[in-house]
This record gives sequence, structure tokens and C-alpha cells, in this order.
Amino acid sequence: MPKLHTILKPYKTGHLKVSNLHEIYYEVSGNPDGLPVVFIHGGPGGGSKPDYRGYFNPEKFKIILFDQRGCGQSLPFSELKENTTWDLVEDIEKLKSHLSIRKWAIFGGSWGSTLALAYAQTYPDSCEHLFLRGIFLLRKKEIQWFYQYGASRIYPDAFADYLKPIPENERDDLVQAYYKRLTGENEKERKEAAKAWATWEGKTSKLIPDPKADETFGEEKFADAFARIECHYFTNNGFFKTDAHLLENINKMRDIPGLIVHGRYDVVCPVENAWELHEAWPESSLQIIEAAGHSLAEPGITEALIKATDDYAVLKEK
Ligand code: STX
Repeated sequence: MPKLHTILKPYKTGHLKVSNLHEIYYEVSGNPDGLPVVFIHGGPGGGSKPDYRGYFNPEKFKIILFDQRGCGQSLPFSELKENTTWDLVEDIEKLKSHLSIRKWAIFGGSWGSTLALAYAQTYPDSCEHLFLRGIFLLRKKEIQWFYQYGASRIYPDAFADYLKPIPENERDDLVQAYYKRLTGENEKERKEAAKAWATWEGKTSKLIPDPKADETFGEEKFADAFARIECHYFTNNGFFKTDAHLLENINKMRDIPGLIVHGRYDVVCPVENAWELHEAWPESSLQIIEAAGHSLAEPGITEALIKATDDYAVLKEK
């Protein structure tokens, strides 16, 4: 296993009020005078974990982690109101101002790459560099592939568990059927649906399945926010006006140096996404990791990302 950098405790934590309803948790660790980098977590609804600090050398980076609206330590928990891609983009810019940062590097995987692209296309002058992994562009074909038909052909066993909470006559639109249960009044149904939705993603995220995936993704509180927020974003097409919005707006961020890291056997977000992003944005550099699935924690992906942030720190020191 490649080694993460030392994980230090944050030297500053807080909640930033971003609307009448929401406050988001944030933390800063590493070197207060280091290169600012913000970690954009996945889901949406996944929240940040201390391990995420380990992708950056704490002597070189000022490391900012935060929890997006409604998840992790942000409040109110699992709240879907006033929770859209464009709200989150504004929150990131507010957090940057709150921390008196002029420009920062952006690090995001999976939904974190979606949000990183939306942010970079809205606030290109705020972005020094993009480290993107496990590209997710939230197009209909990507949602269809993972939540309806496609990934089901690679993981029929796990998919059978994902189907269980949904009666056969509602299976022609699984995302809608889940949405109904995840936002319905029936507590038991909501709980079952959240667990099945979240564990489907857990069981398919790694090339070699993690025996603890059911436990971590199925944990009640985590699963509730993760499933509800994901499903809310997906039934709303990510709040994008057009299906390929992020590819169509690449011109707005073309000049930001960027790296794309993607696992060949990523079943959650097929590597085709990374390829299409790279084709639209040939200025980026693309690294396909041959023996890896989706997760940030895949050894080859961890290694490539740590090398990238280490190289960036050296480059910026010169
Ligand atoms: N969602 C993919 C995603 O962003 C379609 C994602 N998958 N797992 C995660 O995020 C966590 C590791 C954050 C739980």
C-alpha cells in the first residue's frame, strides 16, 4: 500500500453560515503558510474524512476540508432544501473568502470532480490547479449505467440487493422509485432504501471488494444523507441546464492546469468519462490507472495522486 502523508489534527475548525438554513463544517490542517488546497468530497452527501488530509504533505500545504450542505458535520443534517450544485459552488467561494485565500488548488474525486469542474467554470480565477479523480459528469448515461442498467451486468449479485427494496412494478425507473422512499414518510422504508442505495455504491467501488464496505456505507446516519442527497441531485440532473453542461463549458476553465486520474476498472464512473473530459480539454493530463476501480483509496490511485500533489509542491517552491 502506498503511504499517505502524516495526518495531523486540524489547527482550526468551524461552521460557516452559508444561508438562512445551512451552515457548513470546515477544518484547516497542515502548514498555515503552505499552498492552499481544498478537498471536495464525493457523493454528493459523502462528507469528509480525516484520511483525506493524507493526500497532501502537511509541511507544504494548507489543507482545507469541508462538508457540503446536509452531510458530515454540516447542519441541518440530510437537508435537501436549498441544496443544489450552484449553492455548493457559492459555498466554496464563500469558504475561500472566509479563510482569506486568494487562489487555491482544488482536489476532487467522483462527485467531487463534478463539483470541482462546476466551481472552476464559475470561478476560474480562484483556481490555481485541478487534481481530479474518478470523473463523474452527471450525464443521463452515467446515472443510467450505475443506477439502472450496466453496472448491474458486472455486479449482478450486489445489484440484486440494490433491487430488493423496490417492488417489481417500479423497477423501470429505479432512481425515481428510490427517491419516493428516501423522501417519504415511512421511516422503515426510508432506512431500508438508504442502506441498500449506499451499500450498492460501497460494494462496487473497489477492484478488490472491501469486506468492510457494507458496514461503512450501510451505517445508518451516513447512508441516510448519502442516499437522500445523491438521489435528490440525480433526479434533478445535477441542476445542470443541459446534459453535458460541464463538457460544453470547458472553455471557461481551459487555462487552469489540470490532472485527471481514473481507474481502468471503475464501475461506478466508467473511464470513458475521463476520456471524454480529456478530449474536450486536451490541455489536461490524463493518467489511467490500469489496476484500479473507483475508490480514492485504490493503491494505484492513491500513489498517482500523492505523487501529483508532491510534484506540485516542488514546482511551486521554485
Ligand atoms: N457517486 C459517486 C461518488 O461521488 C455517484 C462517491 N462514491 N462514494 C463516495 O463518493 C464516498 C467515498 C464519498 C462515500
